[in-house]
Amino acid sequence: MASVEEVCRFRGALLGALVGDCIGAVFETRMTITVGSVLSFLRGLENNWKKQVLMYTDDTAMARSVVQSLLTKPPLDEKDLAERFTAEYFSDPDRGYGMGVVHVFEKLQSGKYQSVFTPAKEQFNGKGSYGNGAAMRVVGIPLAFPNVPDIIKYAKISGELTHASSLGYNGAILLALAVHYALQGVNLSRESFLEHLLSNMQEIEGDEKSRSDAESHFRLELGEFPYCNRLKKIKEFLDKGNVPRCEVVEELGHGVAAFESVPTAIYSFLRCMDPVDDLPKEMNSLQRTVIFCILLGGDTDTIATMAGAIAGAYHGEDQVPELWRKSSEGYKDAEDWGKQLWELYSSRLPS
Ligand code: R7I
Ligand code: MG
Ligand code: MG
Ligand code: MG
Repeated sequence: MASVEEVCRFRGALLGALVGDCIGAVFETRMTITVGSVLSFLRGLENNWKKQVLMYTDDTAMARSVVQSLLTKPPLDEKDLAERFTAEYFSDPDRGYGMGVVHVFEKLQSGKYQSVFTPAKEQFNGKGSYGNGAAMRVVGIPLAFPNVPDIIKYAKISGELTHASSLGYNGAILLALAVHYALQGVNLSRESFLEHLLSNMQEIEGDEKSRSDAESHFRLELGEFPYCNRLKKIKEFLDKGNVPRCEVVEELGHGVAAFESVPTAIYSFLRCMDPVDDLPKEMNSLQRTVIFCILLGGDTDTIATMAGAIAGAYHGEDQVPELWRKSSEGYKDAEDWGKQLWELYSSRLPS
């Protein structure tokens, strides 16, 4: 793969994540989201840009901290990352953070803790959070590390600073691996993309903590392997073809729990490789992916940012419309950091 094409995927992943968050956030609280309302909003950007910047939310604020920490304190310094999360939150607390995670930042700010991981372990009566906050910000990890064991290790550590439940950090691992495989582009078929993820997650969900966290949350009705089960459901949906959006929401979810949103983002990316019936034919796959996620409703900023990261890594930055990019707060940083992460990633490839 030529290096120009590679850089384009790294920038694509960060820009895809950014536009997913910025555009998705507009629809987060809306009761009804129709194709017409999303398209009309996007058309309105044309007359508006430079006047109205679309602000990013906590998803991007935290993803930015991860990227900056990876670039300045390699390979991954958990104390530096915890400090960045905390400083960012207190400098700008109104970015729409989860209700629980702010207590982690308060404890980290107080300085009264045993280790930087302790506050996260105390969340939700000691069970830890299963929110999608670890996954929504993880995109920098697969852009910094070229091999699967490192990605798993660092996605987990970066997640555990706020999400001690394996249901939370396993969602971050899954999303990080999806971005990793997406970087390979068309060299990997949709089928092998899913098979790789399933085989990685079977091992991850087979460990003792993952099994006991899953059991305590799901009892037995949904099985002990929430992510693997949903990856199988994704395959079933793709084989079926045009599954209605309401069925996607019913089976895969659109909520703030990681297991109700990470698989949904992966499905949306894969589904939108092909045209979608009620979306304009001239739209590219990345545009379809972001819009498809928003039309599912629920946690629109987060599902769109996660799917946008995967789609951007796969299709490259050329699929991020100029207008979307330039309407999004902080897009220049995404472009610069994409290049810097690519350099870091390349320096870690075996020579
Ligand atoms: O996961 P987190 O950072 O939130 C991310 C979401 C994204 O949608 C962002 O865009 C932002 O809007 O928030 O923050 P947490 O507070 O750790 O988790 C989010 C929510 O998940 C919590 O507020 C709870 O509603 C729910 N949750 C739980 N509920 C019950 N028991 C997470 N873990 C638990 C749990 O163990
Ligand atoms: Mg958000
Ligand atoms: Mg929110
Ligand atoms: Mg959200």
